[in-house]
Amino acid sequence: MLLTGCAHRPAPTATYDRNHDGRADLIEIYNHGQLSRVTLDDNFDGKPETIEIFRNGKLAMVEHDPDGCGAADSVDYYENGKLIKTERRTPKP
Ligand SMILES: [Ca+2]
Repeated sequence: MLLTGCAHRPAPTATYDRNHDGRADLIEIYNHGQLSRVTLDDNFDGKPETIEIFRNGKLAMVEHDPDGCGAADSVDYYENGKLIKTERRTPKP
């Protein structure tokens, strides 16, 4: 996955390699100059388990996908920076 842009236009993503294994494990995605999404690979297995979704620069949702299969098991909803509800999602058959 190529996440860097060319030198003339700033890349809308920022990647971090927190455990220095050569793979990005924290990826920030920007939309119109505002942070719109952060994917976190906290166990450094190459698959993100947590996806934070921002609206207007504020945290709006956090998707938890502990097995990294691409479908969230649960979603936390935030309003004004506070957790307002958690929704469990059943895995697709
Ligand atoms: Ca890494």
